[in-house]
Amino acid sequence: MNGAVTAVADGVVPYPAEVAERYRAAGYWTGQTFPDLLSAAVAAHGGRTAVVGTGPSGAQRWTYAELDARARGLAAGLAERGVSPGDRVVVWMPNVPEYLETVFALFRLGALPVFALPAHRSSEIRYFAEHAEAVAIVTVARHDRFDHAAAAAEVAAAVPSVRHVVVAAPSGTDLPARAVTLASLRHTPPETLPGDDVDPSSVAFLQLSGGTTGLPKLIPRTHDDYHYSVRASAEICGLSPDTVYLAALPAAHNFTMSSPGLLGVVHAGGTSVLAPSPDADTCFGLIEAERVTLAAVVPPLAAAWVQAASASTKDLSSLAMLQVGGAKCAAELARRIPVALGARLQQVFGMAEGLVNYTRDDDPDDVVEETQGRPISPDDEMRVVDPADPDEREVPPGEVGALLTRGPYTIRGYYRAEEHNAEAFTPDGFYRTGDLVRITARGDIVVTGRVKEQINRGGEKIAAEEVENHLLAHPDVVDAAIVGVPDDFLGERTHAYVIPVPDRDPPRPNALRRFVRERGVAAYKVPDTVEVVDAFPVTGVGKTSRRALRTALAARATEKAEESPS
Ligand code: OOB
Repeated sequence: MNGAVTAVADGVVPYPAEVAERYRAAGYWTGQTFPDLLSAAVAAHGGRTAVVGTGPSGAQRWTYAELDARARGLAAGLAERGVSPGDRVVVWMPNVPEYLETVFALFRLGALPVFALPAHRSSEIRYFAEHAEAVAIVTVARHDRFDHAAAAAEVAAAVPSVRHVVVAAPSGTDLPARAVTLASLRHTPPETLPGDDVDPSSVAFLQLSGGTTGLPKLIPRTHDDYHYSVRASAEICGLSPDTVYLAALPAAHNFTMSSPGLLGVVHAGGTSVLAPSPDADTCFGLIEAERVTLAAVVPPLAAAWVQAASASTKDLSSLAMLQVGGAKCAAELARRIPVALGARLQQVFGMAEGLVNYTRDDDPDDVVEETQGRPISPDDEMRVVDPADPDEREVPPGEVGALLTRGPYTIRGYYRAEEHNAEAFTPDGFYRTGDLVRITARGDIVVTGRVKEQINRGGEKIAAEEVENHLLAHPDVVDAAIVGVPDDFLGERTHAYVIPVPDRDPPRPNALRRFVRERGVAAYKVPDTVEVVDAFPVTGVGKTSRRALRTALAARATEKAEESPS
């Protein structure tokens, strides 16, 4: 019938059959899978360097043939342990070469990576493992002064589906009970592996959303749709075997993974350099040493790099392009990037749910500086609608409205989230991005704000409700509201209003921040500032609408921040 959305048993909303047919006929969906992506790179560029980085066992430099041999060996070992095609595996790793080995091993096996961020902590990892019924967690031992292996083992003990904890660590590392090293799983691979003939229309992995309500949603991306976005991104960004890409942001983020990112580099046969940290010192050293040509960062990092460049003695001359995305890049920063870094800027406005926009290499400077680009695909449909109109009618061309999108690499629903999907998607399959945009006469998108209840803290997304729920778990808190406050460096930071239980000593702001941190959440979600108040300091808004309350509180917090800048 007409493309109405139907949920299938395993929690994935499929593309309607006739739409899928159209995307195949148009040549977007080619039937290539992620195992094919690596096989093609091995066939064409087997001896070229695929990945450079420093892992738990020291500095590594692997060719495509070596990366594939490792991935196959690990796939065989995981299969022997009972990890099967279709199984979900939480990949919780920083930027180490073993990350790519693990992801391709899972692809070779037909198992589905669930991409956690290294900053996530037990509460998020536990939720991903439970929600996806993961059978394993692959992680590292210690990173960023945090024991990932111990936390993964705790999650495994609490979530019955999780049977294995695999740790990329040198042999002999003291590991928690039940955990094994990744190296101990590497086997001689068999001739064929189950992923070799995986269905291209099936889900390849689960990516994470920034979340607007409660915990982040899981995003099911198919081989067909993601391969298209990777391939087309590599082409738009002019990738070639000579590309040396610096992964400065977490490898698991959609930007780093596919815009064109690590997978785009594999498609082109180039080299990926994994930065252990995004700071200018580390990254400038890698740019000089590896002759990096392309890097991707969020605006606060771009600003920090611009700042650091004037004092740096490092040779950055190989860097041809710096991609900036994840949050709005101010035009002023955009103008300074080429001057300070000697690289062309590319703005990237994307989302893990699908749609990705790029400014193009031949765009005039003002377009590159002032817009967030245009979509990958001629079949990316965009509707800019009046956010206050229940019928979601389009605003006149050029005016600001809420962006809805549908297309050959945008999901039709979150994983196992029927109720939320009814809100996040229109009945005819458009994703409500929650972003406010206008589209210029030339067709370029300018992001002007958002309607969704999410705070964008320098590219890191925070769902107000998720953090409020953590504060509400405190015995001395009766109510809490999290709002975003403008911040010169991050774009936005978080401010929590907290109402304490009456007639008791009110909790201290720092104690509340510590409380949230100790509940095992990513550090970027811990409120930057906490204000304990008797009642929400706004009149005329009841608690009937959290949205109205948060809007009023955000306005107030912003006003106060502007009066007394910190
Ligand atoms: C990327 O993906 P997510 O899923 O972490 O976040 C998506 C949201 C967008 O809906 C928008 O609110 C915001 O992040 N955003 C931007 C932006 N890029 C993303 N807002 C303003 N200007 C931009 N350039 O952030 C992501 C995924 C793929 C490529 C790049 C970024």
